[in-house]
Amino acid sequence: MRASLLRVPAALLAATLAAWYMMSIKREMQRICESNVAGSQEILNRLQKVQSHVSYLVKSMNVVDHGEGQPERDVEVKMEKKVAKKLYPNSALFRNWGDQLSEEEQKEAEAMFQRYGYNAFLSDRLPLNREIPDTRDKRCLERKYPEDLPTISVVLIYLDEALSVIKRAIRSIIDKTPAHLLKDIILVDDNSSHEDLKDKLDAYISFIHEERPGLVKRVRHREQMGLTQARISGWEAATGDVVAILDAHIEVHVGWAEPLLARIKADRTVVVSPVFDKVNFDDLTVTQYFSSAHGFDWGLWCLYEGFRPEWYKLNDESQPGKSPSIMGILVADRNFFGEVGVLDSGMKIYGGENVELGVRVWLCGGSIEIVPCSRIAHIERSHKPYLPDLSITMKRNALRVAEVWMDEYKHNVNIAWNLPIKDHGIDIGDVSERKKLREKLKCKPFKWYLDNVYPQLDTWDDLVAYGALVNNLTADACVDQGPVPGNVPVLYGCHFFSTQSCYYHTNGQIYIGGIKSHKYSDNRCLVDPGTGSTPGLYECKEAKEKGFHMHWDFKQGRAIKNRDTGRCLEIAKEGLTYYQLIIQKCSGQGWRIQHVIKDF
Ligand SMILES: *[C@@H]1O[C@H](CO)[C@@H](O)[C@H](O)[C@H]1NC(C)=O
Ligand SMILES: *[C@@H]1O[C@H](CO)[C@@H](O)[C@H](O)[C@H]1NC(C)=O
Ligand SMILES: [Mn+2]
Repeated sequence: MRASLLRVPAALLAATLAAWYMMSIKREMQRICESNVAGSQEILNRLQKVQSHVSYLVKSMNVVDHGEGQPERDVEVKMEKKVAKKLYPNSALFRNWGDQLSEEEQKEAEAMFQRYGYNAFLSDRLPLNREIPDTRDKRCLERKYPEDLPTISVVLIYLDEALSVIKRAIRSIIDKTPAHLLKDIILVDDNSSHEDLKDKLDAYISFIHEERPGLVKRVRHREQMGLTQARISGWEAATGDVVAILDAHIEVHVGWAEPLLARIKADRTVVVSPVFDKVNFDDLTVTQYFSSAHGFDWGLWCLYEGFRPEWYKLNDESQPGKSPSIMGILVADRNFFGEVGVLDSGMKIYGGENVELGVRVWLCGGSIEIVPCSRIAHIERSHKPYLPDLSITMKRNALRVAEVWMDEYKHNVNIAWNLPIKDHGIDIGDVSERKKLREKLKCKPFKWYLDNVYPQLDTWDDLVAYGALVNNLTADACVDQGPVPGNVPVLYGCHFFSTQSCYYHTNGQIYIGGIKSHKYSDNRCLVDPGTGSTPGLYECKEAKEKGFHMHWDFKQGRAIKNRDTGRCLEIAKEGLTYYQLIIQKCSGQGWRIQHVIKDF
């Protein structure tokens, strides 16, 4: 597709963007960083090799209900009726689910889906103690654990979660944790507004207390404090030897607690995470996830990461593996967690707090492990019903983590967010307490972490400039990676999303369309094909192997000139108003790149 839309106001531009374009931008904006991680689809696909997709047809459910008197039965009968008309053909909820629903049921289910981001309609109709497949490695079943394990407090954090989902989380924790180990369950409500989370949840707790007096405690926030503060308040209320901080849209698997508690009993400085299996947001079936470590990129978005080679050499999927970071769900010795600084209470709302914890624990005398024999089924919401754009707090929190912990590498966070190194203008709050904590605990330098814990992270040492690349003949058009898949960079109205992020490297390479944070990923390099006028964009490794002309001389405000061919990256008018990106004999055009790291 031709893409040189100049002089179009930003709003209009957004409306005219082609589908390929919106997709890449949307993907960028929707990345979220929590226990589920909608990181890169690529990575998820890589990890989803093992898929045990079990179908839960409501009518074939054969599980004893716990007698909470749910009025489900007539609905199940209704659901067997055939209905023809689909009211919401474009809703993600009905893509693979709900063919049997009447129009009225579809309306109700869709409304609940919009409200919660998952199929709360179906959740209300499944038994609280439903069976979920045992996704553990067989070797886990043979493990023996000491009798005298530490006790555990389970903290569930929620904001306007569906009542039946919270009840099912509680039910699973009670049913699947040995009674003598389960000290309490702490419900932290981050100022939910839904009425049913008041009296109806209280009624359920009273029902639980007939069986287990005083087991469930409630912490209610009268204003929304955000995930980090909510987690801290849950930890404060906990009394067990170990505290597990979980989302409320989970179900624990059988035997989930013992392997975690055994690890912490053996070493109280290990902060552990179970493996989360995915509960589909539509049919609520469970998909097994491969065990993997948790990492992050320089934007501090979390992602799944391979374990270190030593773990793979063990050839035993039931073994705990060290991990650079931890996603949303964490389990720690309650006192150790306090000594190491709990969580950074200066974090706002959401994002980055898990990376902060991971880095801090490693640098200040502890470590992080993923324990594959412990598994938790976690609903991956299709959308978050609140806070549509998380990137604002994510960015701020990430800069805060960088300032406290990342030493000479902290600017990589600015680069990842395409912010200037100096004067980014974002208020990160007061970090003096956290810096004091770092001193008090005598934590190691960040370089130690890069060398020893997360060597896969690329340190971007040889970048000299980054950001949008603009020709001096036009002010509002930026170099852009162009259609994907495809190998032709284009000129496009500037919007400054990552498809327009360019990077100039001391070795003369120019990356277009973002930069990868990990050494195992490749960037895409601008090349001069040698003939014709169309520039090319190829993975740098491929470009090098094929001998493409990929090194450029460039100084701020001057020409971008290929070192091999002597030709320049330039723009040329196409028709009366539009410019396009071409390669031709140098005619004296100049380019400016948005941010400079060092003079070049
Ligand atoms: C807390 O919830 C109440 C009741 O829903 C609402 O009126 C109030 O605005 C909320 N506070 C914050 C800070 O969100
Ligand atoms: C653009 O940059 C080139 C190279 O530095 C320079 O010679 C030219 O005068 C500039 N053109 C404009 C319109 O600024
Ligand atoms: Mn979650």
